[in-house]
Amino acid sequence: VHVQKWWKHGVVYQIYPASFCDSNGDGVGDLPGITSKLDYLKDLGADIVWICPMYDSPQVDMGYDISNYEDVYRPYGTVQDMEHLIKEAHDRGIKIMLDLVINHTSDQHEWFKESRSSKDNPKRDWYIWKPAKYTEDGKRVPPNNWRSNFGDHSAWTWDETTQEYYLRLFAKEQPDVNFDCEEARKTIYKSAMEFWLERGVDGFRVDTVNMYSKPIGLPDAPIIDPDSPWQPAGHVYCNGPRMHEFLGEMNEILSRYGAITVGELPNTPSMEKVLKYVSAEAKQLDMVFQFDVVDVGHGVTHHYTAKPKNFELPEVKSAIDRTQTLIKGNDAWTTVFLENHDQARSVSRFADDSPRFREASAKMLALMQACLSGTQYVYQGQEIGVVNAPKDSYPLENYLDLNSYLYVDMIKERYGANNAAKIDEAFDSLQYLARDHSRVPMAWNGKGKYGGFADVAEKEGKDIKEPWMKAHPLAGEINVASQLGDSNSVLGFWKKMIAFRKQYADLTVYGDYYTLRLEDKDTFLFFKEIPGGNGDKLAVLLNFTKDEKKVEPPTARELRLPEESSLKFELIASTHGAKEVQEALAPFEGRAYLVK
Ligand code: TEU
Repeated sequence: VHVQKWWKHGVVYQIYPASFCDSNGDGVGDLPGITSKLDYLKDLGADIVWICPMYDSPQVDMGYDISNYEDVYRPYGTVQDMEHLIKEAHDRGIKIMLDLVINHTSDQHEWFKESRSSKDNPKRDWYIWKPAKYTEDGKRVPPNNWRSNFGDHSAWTWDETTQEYYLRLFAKEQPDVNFDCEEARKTIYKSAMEFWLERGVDGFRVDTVNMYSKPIGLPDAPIIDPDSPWQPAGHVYCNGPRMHEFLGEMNEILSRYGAITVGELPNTPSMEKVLKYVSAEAKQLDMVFQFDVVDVGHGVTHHYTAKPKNFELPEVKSAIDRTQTLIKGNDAWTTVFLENHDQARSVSRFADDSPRFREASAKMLALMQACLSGTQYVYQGQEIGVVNAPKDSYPLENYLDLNSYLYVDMIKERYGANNAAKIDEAFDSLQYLARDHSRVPMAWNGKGKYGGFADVAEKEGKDIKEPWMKAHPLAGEINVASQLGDSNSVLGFWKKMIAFRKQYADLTVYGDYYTLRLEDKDTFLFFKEIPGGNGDKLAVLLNFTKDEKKVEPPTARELRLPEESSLKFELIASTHGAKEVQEALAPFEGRAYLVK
C-alpha cells in the first residue's frame, strides 16, 4: 500500500532554539549554536531537523507570536544565519523543517497594528473582530463563552480604540487571523511559507493546523467547567467548514517546492476526520501529530489539573493503538512522538524518573518508539534521557512559561492568593506536566558553566551569561558529554535504536500494529507484521514497573498464525542485553524479538 517516501523512515530531531545551544554566551540559544551541533545530530542519526519558531517576535509565547515572518528574532541570529544553517545541514544530508504559525500573529505584527487602528482600515477584516454582547443588566460580555488555551480567560479581548472584541484562541497578544478574508490568507502564505521555501527549507511543522477555519456563527461551547464562565472549546472551534479548502490552497504552494508537512491536530478524536487531513488521497498534509498518547491523564477542564500518574498503562496502550491503527490498511501516514516543546519529559510522565530507574526507563521508551509505525520524532534532550526538573531543586519561580504562570494565577483567583496548600498542589501538577520541563537549557556537559549550554563560547574563553531559563539541576549527571562514546548510555542506546529501526524498517516503520493483552497494567506486549501478514513478525515486550515481571511469549494464535506453528524467537533489540524469551523482564526492561 505504502509509497515509501524518504521522510517516512526518516528521523526528525526537534530543536527549541532558545534552549539548544548558545554560541555567543549571551544566555539565549541561537542559530549558529544549532549549526555547531549538526555533526552531533548527524551522528545520532537525524535525517530532518525541525526548528521551533525562530522568527522575529516579542516572545510572549516563545516565538509562537510572530511579528515578522520574514526576519529572525535577533538574539537567535539573522536571515543569513538561517541560510547558512540550511546550507550546512544540506551538505550533511539533513533536511530542515520550520514551524509554520499562521493561525495567529503577534499583536505587534504590522498587520494587526493596522487592523486595530480603526474600523475602516483596509486590514480590519484580516483579524476576527466582533461587537460586544450585553447581558440583561447591561453588562458587556464577549460574543461567546470560549476559553483561551492559556489560563482561565475569555478567548476574546476587548479593544478600547475601536470598541470591539478580537478573537485570540491563545494569549491576548496572539490575535487569530481571519482566514475567510482571501487577501489576508494569501498574503500570509506568501510571507510565512514562500519566503522560506525560496531559501531552501524542506518543509514545515504546521502549528494548530485545524483551527484556521472557525465554525459558522461561533456557537457557545457546552459547559464542562461550572467554576468558570469560560469553557474549553477546542471541540467547537477545531476542524471548521473551510479547513480543507485552505489546506488545499497551501498544498498547491508547498507541492511546487516538494515541501513536506506535519500538522498538529488537537481535539480530533475521530479517525475519519484525521484521515481527511492525512490520507494520500486528500492531498492536505503528509503527517499529523495526534495527541492521544501525550494527553493521557490530562484533565478535561484544564491540562494542569491532572495529578501525577493518575492513569494506568492500558490507557497508554489504547492511545497508541488508536494512532497506530490509523494507518493500518489506509494510505495515510502518522508520527511517533512522546515529547515536544509542549510536553513534560516522557521518562517522568510514562515511566520512572528516580535515579535508580531513569536510565532503564529512557531506554525502554526509546525501544518502544523505535518499534512503532510512522515517522519518528525525537525532542532535544530526550536522546540523553532528560527528566523533569525535581521539585526540591527547581522552585516554582523558575517556571517561565505563560501557560504555567497563568495556571497559578487561576488557582490563586479561585482559592485565594495566600492559599499555600492549593498553590503547592498546583506546583505538583506543574512539576509533573508543565511545558517548562522541555524548555530547560540543554546540558552539553557536566563540567562547564550552566551545564555547558554555551560550550562553544566557553571553549573560546568568552564570558558566559546565565541562561534565560535556569539550568537543569541534574545537568551534572545527565548531559551529552558524559554519554558520548558510551554505547551503554541512553544516548548510545538511542543511536542503536535509530539504526535498528532503519534496518528493520519493513516491520518497525511500515508494519501493521497489534496490541496484545491490553488489560495488563504492568507490561506491554505488541507485535508488528508486514502488511499482508507474510514473513517474520516483530514481538515487543516492555515492563513498565519497578519489579521483575514475567511475560508469557505471544502464542501462535495471538500472532494470527495457524495454531500448530512452532515459533522461534530471535532477540534483535534489548535494553538489558541478551535474554531468552521465557526469562522474566527486569524493571523497565524492553526487548524486541523477530518471530520466525
Ligand atoms: O500548540 C497548540 C496546541 O494546540 C497544543 O497546545 C495542544 O493543544 C496540546 O499540546 C495538546 O496536549 C501550539 C504550539 O505547539 C505551542 O507551543 C503554542 O503555544 C501554541 O500552538 C500557540 O501557537
